[in-house]
Amino acid sequence: MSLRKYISNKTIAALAVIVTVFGTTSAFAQEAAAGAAATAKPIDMFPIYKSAAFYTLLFLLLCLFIAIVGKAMRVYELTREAQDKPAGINWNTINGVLFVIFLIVGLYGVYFEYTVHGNMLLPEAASEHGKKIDQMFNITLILTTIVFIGTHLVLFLFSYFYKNTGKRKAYYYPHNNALERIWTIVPALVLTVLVLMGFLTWRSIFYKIEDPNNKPLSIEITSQQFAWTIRYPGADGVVGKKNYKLITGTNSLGMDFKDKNNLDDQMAEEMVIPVNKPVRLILTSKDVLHSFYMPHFRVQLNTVPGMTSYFEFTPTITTADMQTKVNDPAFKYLFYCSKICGSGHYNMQKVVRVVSQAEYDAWVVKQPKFINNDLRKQFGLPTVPDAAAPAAAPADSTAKKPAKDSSAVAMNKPALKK
Ligand SMILES: [Cu+2]
Repeated sequence: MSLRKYISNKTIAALAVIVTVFGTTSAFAQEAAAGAAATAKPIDMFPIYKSAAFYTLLFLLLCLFIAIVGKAMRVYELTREAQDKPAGINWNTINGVLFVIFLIVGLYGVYFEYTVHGNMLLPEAASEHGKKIDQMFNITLILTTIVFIGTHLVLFLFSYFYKNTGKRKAYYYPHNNALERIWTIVPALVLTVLVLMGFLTWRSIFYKIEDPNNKPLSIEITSQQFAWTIRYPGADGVVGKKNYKLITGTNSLGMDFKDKNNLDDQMAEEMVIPVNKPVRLILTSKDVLHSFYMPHFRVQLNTVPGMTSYFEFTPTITTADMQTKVNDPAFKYLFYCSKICGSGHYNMQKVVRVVSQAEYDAWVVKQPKFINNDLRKQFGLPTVPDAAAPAAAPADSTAKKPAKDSSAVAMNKPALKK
C-alpha cells in the first residue's frame, strides 16, 4: 500500500478523527491534573460544577462529540459502500440492543424511584378519612405500575426480538375485533371501579351525618396575603358572624360583635385539636384564592374570598405519637397554603398540634378573646375595666380576662403588618 493510497483510505481517516478527539480530551485532562497537583491549595471546583454555564458547555461538547463520531461513522459506511463491501455496521442490531439497555436502565429507574424517593413520601395518614385516600392512592399506584411494567416489557422486548434481520417479512394484520374488545372493556371496567371508589370516598368525606353525641369542634381559618388567622368558637361552640365591610385596623376579620356568638370567640397562634374528635374547618379568604393544605391529615381545600368552604375530619394520631412513629422528636404537623398566592406565599404556614382531650381543654381556656375595649366601644357594648383594676371586672368569670383582651390587640398588629 503506497503512502498516497494509505492517506486516502477513508477508514483510516475516520479512525484518525476519533483518535484526535480522544487524544485532545485526555491531553487536556492530564494538563489540568498536572496543574492542580502543582498548586499547593486544592481548588474548590464545587461552585463551577453547580453552575448552569458549566452544564450547558458540557452538553454542547457532548453534542459536538456525538456529531463528530457520527460523521466519522458515516465516512466509514460510505467508504465500504464505494468499495462494494457489505455494510460494516448493522444498525438494526444496535438499535435492538439499545432498546434492551433502555428497558433495563428505565426499570432500574422505576425501582430507584419507588425505593429511594418512595421513602420520602408522607408518613401514614393522621386522620380517619386519610386512610381511605391512601388506600385509593395505593390501589391506583399498584394497578398503574403493573400496566406500566407490562407495556414497557412488551414494547422494548418486541423491538429487540422482532428487529429486521432480512430473513423475515412483517405480517400484515389490520384488525381484530376480539383484541379491540379486550383493550376497550378491561380499561373501562378498571377505570369505572377507580372512579366509583373515588366518588364514594369523596361522598363519605364531604356528606357526613352529624352524630349529636359527638359534635365536631368548629375552627375558622381565614387566609390573607400572607398569613392565617385561626379563630376558636369559645364556650358556646359557635363561630360568630363576620362581614367584610366591618374590617378595620382593630377588627381584622370584620367580626360583627352585635352577634353574641362573637363575644367569646378566641384567637390562637397555632391550631390545637383533640385526638379522635371530629373537627369542622370553616375556611374563608380575605383577599385572593389561597389553599388550606394539611398534608399529614390528607386535607386540602381552597379558601375563596366571598364564600365559605367546610372540611370535616377526625385526627387519629397525636403529635407525640407521630414523633415516635417517624422517629423524630422535632416532628410537627403543619398546615400550609398550597396556592401560589404572591411573594410571601412560602411563609404561610402554621403549626398543628394534636393532643389529648385534657391537654386541649387546658390549652383552649388560655387563648385570648378577639374582643377588646376598643371593639366594645365601636359596637356600643359596655366596656370592661383593664387589668389595672381587676377587682372591678364585672360578669367575667376570671379577673384576668381584660389583660388577655389587650394582648389580643397586640397579637393582631403583626398579622395586619403582614
Ligand atoms: Cu396563600
